[in-house]
Amino acid sequence: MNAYSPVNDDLQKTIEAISHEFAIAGDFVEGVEINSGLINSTYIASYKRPNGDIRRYVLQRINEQVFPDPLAVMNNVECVTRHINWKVLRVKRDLGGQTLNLYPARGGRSFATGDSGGIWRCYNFIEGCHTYEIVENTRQAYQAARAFGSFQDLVSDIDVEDVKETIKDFHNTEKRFQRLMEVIAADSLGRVQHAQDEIQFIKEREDLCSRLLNLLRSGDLPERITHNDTKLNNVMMDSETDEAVCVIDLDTVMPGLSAYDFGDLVRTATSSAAEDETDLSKVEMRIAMFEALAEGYMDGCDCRTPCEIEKLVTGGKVITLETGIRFLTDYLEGDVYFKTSRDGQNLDRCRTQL
Ligand code: GN1
Ligand code: MG
Repeated sequence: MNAYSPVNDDLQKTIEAISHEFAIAGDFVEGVEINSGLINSTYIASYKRPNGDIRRYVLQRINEQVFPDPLAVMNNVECVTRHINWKVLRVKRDLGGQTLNLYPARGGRSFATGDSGGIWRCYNFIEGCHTYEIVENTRQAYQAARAFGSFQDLVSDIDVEDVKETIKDFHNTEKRFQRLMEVIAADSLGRVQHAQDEIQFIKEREDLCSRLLNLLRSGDLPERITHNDTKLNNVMMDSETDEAVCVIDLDTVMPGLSAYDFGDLVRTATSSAAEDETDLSKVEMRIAMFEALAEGYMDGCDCRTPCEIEKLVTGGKVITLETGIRFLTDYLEGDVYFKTSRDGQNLDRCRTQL
């Protein structure tokens, strides 16, 4: 479920000031923070419209440490949201779900620059929905996977040239492994001693890191535009019907493999526990959820080749290992990438993946 928290006065002023940069009607009421998402800072601003209705907007500051070229991110998000809106209207003629829209900012841009720097954007808040951290039943798993499957279908005819690579080698699992080895060798914070078993576990599975990349290099797996961050909490589900309504978090939409997208769903939606659960006896891979994911992902899109379909399972293994590698790397480097709220959280996250 989404967790909101109050913000301090300074942040309240920042949210108010930045929201005034966008084409929002009415009077600012308040800002709160959304606590899910490990990268960007996300807030909700509510506005009272002239007729007295309260309307909410999502304001997000792009994390520039993670996305060194935030304007490239905005280029991609503009392209993808516009294309999806066009396709939903013109091709699918299905206005059932809701789509993400960027509100225009001063000067006709899709973003605003904050007083203290930073690139901000403003989306419509998808009302009546929430996200899950843990799937509760197979219906939810099916719905989430079908939404990401149809997302792939929706973006399948975007020109690859129009979408920039926002994080280089994002799902290059071999490079993620290499980087971990370098960080272990440097051991700059002396944390390696706390992660001996995890390091051993990962080293024993080095060959898995090349499994999909070999097929990409040989041309057996096609590169497509993919979402690349299909974790369960990046799909909004209708609070009453549990139907998937809208895929969010479009910052990593770029060329990739369908196995990555299915893989991150497997990683997050088959697990019976939170990503940072400390009691590993609670962490289980639920095969019934896996089956529902496979069904939903296949129903969402029929554009995949036989080899792609066959390698979806490999995607689950590769992306889960890769994410474990990334959490461990960040733990050893001093928690500089993923947001943390307690010591050792990235090591705990690594352990649930492994
Ligand atoms: C990040 O932003 P968020 O929380 O949806 C990360 C993903 C990881 C995920 C792990 C740009 O996703 O790659 O799989 O955390 N996004 C980026 O929970 O690195
Ligand atoms: Mg997210």
